Amino acid sequence: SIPAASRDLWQQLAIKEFTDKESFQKEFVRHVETTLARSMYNCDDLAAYLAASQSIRDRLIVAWNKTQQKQTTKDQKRIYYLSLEFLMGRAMDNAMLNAGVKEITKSGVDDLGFKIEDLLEQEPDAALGNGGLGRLAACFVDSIASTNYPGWGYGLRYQYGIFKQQIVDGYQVESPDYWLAFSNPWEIPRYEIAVDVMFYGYTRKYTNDEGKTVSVWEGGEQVQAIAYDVPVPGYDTETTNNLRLWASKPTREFDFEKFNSGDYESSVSESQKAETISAVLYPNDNFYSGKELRLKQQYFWVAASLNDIVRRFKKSNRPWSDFSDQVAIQLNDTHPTIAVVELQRILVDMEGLEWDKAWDIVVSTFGYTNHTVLPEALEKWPVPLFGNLLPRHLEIIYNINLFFLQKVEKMFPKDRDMLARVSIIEESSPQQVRMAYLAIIGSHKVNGVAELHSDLIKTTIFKDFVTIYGSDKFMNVTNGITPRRWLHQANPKLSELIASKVGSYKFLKDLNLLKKIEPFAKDPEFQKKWTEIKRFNKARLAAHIKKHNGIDVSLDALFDVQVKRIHEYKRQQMNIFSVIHRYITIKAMTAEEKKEVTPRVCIFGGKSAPGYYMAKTIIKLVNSVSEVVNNDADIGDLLKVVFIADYNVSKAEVIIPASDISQHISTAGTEASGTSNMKFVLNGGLILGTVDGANIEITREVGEENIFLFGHLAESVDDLRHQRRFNDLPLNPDLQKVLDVIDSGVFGDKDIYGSLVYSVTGSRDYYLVSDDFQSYLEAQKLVDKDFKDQTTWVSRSITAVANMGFFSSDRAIDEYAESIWNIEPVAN
Ligand code: OX2
Repeated sequence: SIPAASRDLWQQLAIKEFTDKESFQKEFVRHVETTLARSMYNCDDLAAYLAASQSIRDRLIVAWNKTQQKQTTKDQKRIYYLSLEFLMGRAMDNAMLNAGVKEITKSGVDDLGFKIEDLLEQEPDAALGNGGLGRLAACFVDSIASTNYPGWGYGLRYQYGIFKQQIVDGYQVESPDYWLAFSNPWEIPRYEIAVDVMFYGYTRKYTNDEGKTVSVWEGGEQVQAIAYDVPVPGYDTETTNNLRLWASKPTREFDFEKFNSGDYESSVSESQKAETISAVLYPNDNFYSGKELRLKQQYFWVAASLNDIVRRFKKSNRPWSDFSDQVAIQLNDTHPTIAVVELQRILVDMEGLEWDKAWDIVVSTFGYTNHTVLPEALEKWPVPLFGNLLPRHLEIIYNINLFFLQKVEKMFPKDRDMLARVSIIEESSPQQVRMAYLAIIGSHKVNGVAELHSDLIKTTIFKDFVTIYGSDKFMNVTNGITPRRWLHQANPKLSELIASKVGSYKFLKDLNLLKKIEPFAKDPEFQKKWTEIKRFNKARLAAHIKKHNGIDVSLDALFDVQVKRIHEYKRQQMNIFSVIHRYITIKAMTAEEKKEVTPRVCIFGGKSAPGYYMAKTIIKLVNSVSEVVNNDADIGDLLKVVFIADYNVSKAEVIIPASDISQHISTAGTEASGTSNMKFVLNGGLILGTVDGANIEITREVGEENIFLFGHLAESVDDLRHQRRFNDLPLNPDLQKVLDVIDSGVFGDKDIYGSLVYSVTGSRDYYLVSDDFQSYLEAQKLVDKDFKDQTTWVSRSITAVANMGFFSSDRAIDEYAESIWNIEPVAN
């Protein structure tokens, strides 16, 4: 620490944040000329983006330092959000808006010969996530900062984010996303914060000086975790929180011996092995694939994060019994569940606490969020694999399970089946560790992410645990989205129009203020501006489509969008089948009939997991249909089909504000919540959707008349599946027609689509495409009809937006803070 005599000087020298255009420009030029070692003669857009980012980044660091100091002094309880995915997207625009320096920066770079829009385009997305789960984590850290809660995110610093998707001959082709190629101005490497993490080895029991039998974990491989800090600026507040991402490096001892003995090659390959741990994000969404490297990632990240959290706690010199008064840890799905075991290991093995005392601390510290009921997404690690990588953790799990089952046996003395059903260890061959059960047993609260989903987990996959613990342990926190990125940043014109009626931009922090635009829903002047903005956004997307797909789309057409990961349960196959149905219907029309058709642009986007054959086939079909329909002279502007390649956060920011209708059409009971549904409505698009996930709550908020719902309800899904399994049910006739067209080879060799067609036929139709097809087509018809009456349509759009306040992630975070984390905001 600095001697008292020098502190005054330090204080005088404290960095001043830029406050006007001139001071920004000085910083900018300084970064061009020194940080980047360039000059005005070789400063391209990339260099200008880097220099502008570094200038803004410096500002964030100043605010970050102040926040960390303040939070340390106040010494309040903190929330640590553990997520294997943070789908942050781009940082620069968000940082400017949150810090309130966009105008300064814009005109600052303008004077110097650059366009801010061009600079923003230089930034690669931080795409450290697959889909909704990772983007939710990104919205949550934004909200935690914006609402001044003391909280950190902990994740992995993947060198490769989600793969880039190209479309070649209609097929998805993946290439690596090396997002760090040109350095990343938004991270601060903390080489001094390094944690050793161990794998493999064995455990040994011995008797310590006090005569107690204790276990130690010895031997095995060691790697180092290095911290990289990403500042997370809150909106309209100085609070700038931290997202700490860990990268793996070989430990110094790691290769020294081999290197020393002249075995250079294997010393290098060993060190490369260490770096592999954080190298790449697993590209599966809602799917578990039990790879050892994935478990290594999970433990590596959890061990480093807990080490950090415990170290910070120990600095306060409080007793361990205070731990959960200072620390809340949220498990974003089961991916970090090993943290439950790791904390118990630290407390018992390293800190010498009694098992029961330690376990009380563990349970009161953790909360677990479940995001899916899909069986193929639930993590279950084979015991042999687990025990080999983490031998001591497996022992601890056996103990946790033993004590838990003893408790259950006391409660239900004669129920043997119950014990087998709720055991953390599944008695299969090989045995498996059920991570969700471990997460429930190790947490004080378990939550689902929308009302229906939270009800479903209580009555299906976690039913027995409700019997055991009572229903208070289980709750709902409906997901939310940050209005800063998903309204203000993505749709600045709409945000401005709303502000003109609300009276300020305060709605960006108190989204319920949107209500104030409801009285203008039928106001012709307001409607006109509303429509112009939608058209502007449609033109922006049309330009993107023209540039990347070479397709001309009419701005008068209804823009119908389905963008999300490609998955059978999300039913993009049903959407493209209905497009084919539309195509054959139009083709059979007379010229007179065609005049009545509402022109449509059907826009698809999304990545398939690389090994997901059926999803890849759906992408191929969409592209083949696009090829045929767009080049059919009979069709013209009445129907266009577009597949936007490489859907990601920054593309979402362009696509979402341009939609008239977006589709959220999962089989009822399969989509836990969905979050893009909220983004689309917030931007004035209406939903065509099933009675699933957050669609239900959106309907309640915006009113039934402002959403197009169809399809069977979740409660009938089991029955319908049962009927399908045991009866040879006929296909829906319209669907049959569509499948016949595919079979006829119009969209290329029918064999390509054989398995896709088969998957919706008879007893195979697990996602009930055939059962919902009729009501889907009817809902589509209603959309076509209603779109013709633009005055009513626009008033529905305004009314819907006015009632979206509930879906702010600030509200979701307040609920977590109050009912799970028990934390308070830090006063400014
Ligand atoms: C997703 C869910 O599929 C989606 O419905 C939800 O909105 C999102 O998480 C955020 O809660 N992997 N991704 C998800 O769940 C899992 C598992």
